[in-house]
Amino acid sequence: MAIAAAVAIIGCSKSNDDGTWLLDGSPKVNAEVVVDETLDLVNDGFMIKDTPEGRKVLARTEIGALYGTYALQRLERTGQADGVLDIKEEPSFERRILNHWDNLNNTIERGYAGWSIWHWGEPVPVELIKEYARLNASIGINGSVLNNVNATPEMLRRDYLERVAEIADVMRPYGVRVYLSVNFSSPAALGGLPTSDPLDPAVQQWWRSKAEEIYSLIPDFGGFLVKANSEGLPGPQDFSRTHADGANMLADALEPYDGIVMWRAFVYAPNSPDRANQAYDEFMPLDGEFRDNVLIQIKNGPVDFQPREPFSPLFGGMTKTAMMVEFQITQEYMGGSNHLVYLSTQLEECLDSDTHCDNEYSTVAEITSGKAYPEVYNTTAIAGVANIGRDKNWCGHYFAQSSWYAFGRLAWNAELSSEEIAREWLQQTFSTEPEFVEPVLDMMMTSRETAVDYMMPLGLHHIFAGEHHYGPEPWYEPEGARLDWLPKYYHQAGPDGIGFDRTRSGSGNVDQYHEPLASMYNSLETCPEELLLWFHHIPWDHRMASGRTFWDEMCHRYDRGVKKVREYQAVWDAAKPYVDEERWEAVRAKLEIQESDARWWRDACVQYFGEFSGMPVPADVEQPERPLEELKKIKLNMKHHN
Ligand code: BDP
Repeated sequence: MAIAAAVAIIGCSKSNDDGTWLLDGSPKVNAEVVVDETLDLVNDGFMIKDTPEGRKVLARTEIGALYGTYALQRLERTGQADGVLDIKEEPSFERRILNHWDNLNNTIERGYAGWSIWHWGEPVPVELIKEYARLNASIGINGSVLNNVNATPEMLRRDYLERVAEIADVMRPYGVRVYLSVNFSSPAALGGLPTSDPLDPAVQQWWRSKAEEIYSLIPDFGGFLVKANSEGLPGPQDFSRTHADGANMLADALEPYDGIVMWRAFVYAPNSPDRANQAYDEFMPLDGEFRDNVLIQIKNGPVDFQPREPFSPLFGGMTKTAMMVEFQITQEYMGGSNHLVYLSTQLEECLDSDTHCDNEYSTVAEITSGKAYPEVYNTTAIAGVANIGRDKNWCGHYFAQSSWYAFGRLAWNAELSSEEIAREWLQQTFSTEPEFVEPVLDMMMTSRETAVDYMMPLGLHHIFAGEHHYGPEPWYEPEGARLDWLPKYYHQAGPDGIGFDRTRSGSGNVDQYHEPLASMYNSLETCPEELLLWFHHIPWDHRMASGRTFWDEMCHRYDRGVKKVREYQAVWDAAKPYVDEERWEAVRAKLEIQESDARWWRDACVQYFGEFSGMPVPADVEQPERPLEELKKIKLNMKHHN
């Protein structure tokens, strides 16, 4: 029977020295697996049922059967398979896609776990890619964009496409389709045409031929991801055309093969008075102008994957265009692969955000999963920027795997809670002992808030070191740099206070949100404290809910973050009996780095901002150890942090 073949393929030879959530290869389960095309299920959905003839996994497709088998295995491993099972699952999003920012020289932009797993220019690492695809299948991820959004035109060269086809062949049995990022100038740069103007017939023809070539090699190719007119990359605006002109031209080329275009909304011009306004300003006027095989891929927040941002107002804005969320799983702005930060709570916060758009379904998840405007959503999708590299444990930090895992689980079922995801991940990865699981779970669940505290509490954002986004440099200001790449553009600290005024008397960003959010964010009294400096410029002596001045509160938050990391160290020390020596020691060593980095952040920020507040670090907060001048001299050895 066909599914037996599919399940058998899952077996994998590599041993489990990578510490992943699945400790062995095949999903062997105690059930009969049935594929029946007549079942009432969406593609790749499944049922697990106890029937008089025994336990069954039922699905319409082989991949659905595979997902059901993994789901049952998960239940068995986490002690939830004992009662009578009657389960039906269908995915929240049709396309659950990892975005790899991998370059053809095998480096990875914002990657912290070694070289690219695709091994460009070397023989295809079949076993490694199988294992990667198997891990994805086990959590329902069904697409991979193989290359960096900062795409080189070379990606579409024939020899690379043949290579992509080989990768696609390896991943196909696991239901993982390949997609590619494309460079908008490819017709000129690779094809030798005089222009890449999307309205030029020769350019359109070039893309049509390219699509035909790709599909002749990869019949189930997913489509293109495009970063255009963003951070110096080419795009339709270079030819005075719109984003819609550009996206539609590519969409037309892919349409005969059911391919899609994921057109990114990550755009911002230098010198814009508020970068947070720009995606909305550029895309709202184009709402309804995109082909129905185009999705606008929007970062969760309006600026750039910061430890905390409000959701992007575009999600509540566009009603006639399909949208998808892009999350960052790689920890560009949260400690690379050194800090233990379980990102699921951040994803959940965004997906559950109520945009208050005029529809019964108004959260980001409901809108992007097509519930709110079903006639607009020809397909639905969600993307996560991968944290995967050639490191033995895939992600550089054993706990970073939990964010990859959580992305897959939430993409499959946006209603799951981060807590249940963390629990099942811990149980499958380390131990089912409650004495281990409960404290470590608590550490994971608070870890993102802790990182926010020691890096950028109370709505602060983008005060990173310019070169690497790892450590603090709120003072960073090289000569001639773009203003919107400087921390001071975002923190606006001065003797009168701190924070970016996005209220109606500032940049007006609050009005990109629906009521009651717009007024809630606009007013100092009702703006949530965790977003205060995102929306307001606050006087240093502003009174906070705690009764402290803003300055004292900020110092307390920084300090709280450091102390939390020390608590995590104690939790992990107590976890020693439950974890093998290698993984225990690896996590312990990373927590040591994290504690030291958290102090670095706190000491740098309270002293730097103290120069503006003119106020002392409160006496009940640990006093900075190293003077600011010394901290300013730290130049990171990125090798150590990679
Ligand atoms: C920023 C990254 C940069 C990416 C860019 C993007 O620093 O490396 O190319 O986002 O998403 O966060 O395009």
